[in-house]
Amino acid sequence: MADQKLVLFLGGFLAFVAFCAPLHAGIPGTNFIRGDANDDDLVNLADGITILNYLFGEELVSCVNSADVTDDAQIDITDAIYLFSYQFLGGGPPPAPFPACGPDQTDDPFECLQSSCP
Ligand SMILES: [Ca+2]
Ligand SMILES: [Ca+2]
Repeated sequence: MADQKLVLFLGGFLAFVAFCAPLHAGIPGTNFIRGDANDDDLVNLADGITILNYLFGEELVSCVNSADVTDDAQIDITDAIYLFSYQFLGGGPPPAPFPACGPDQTDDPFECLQSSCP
């Protein structure tokens, strides 16, 4: 009897993990705009601030891919600096998908759970 309960528990646990895994990995092919960290369809000063707030644990980002402005599979201060440089100092634009919505062109561990892009 105890073995059956254990098997049922483990079966339920594995089903739960299988259900949650795709959520954790994000939705494959979710479109987003690189740099639009606050997901308002615009890339501006507020996005750099959102990235900094995310780095300091002050704000969540629904599509972490969008905060990886440099597309190097890391979210760090370089992403905010890159975005500020593009906006105010004539630096190069973020890699695709930018400035329009699109899927991620590179393989990375980031999630894009929600995006305003179609
Ligand atoms: Ca934005
Ligand atoms: Ca980056």
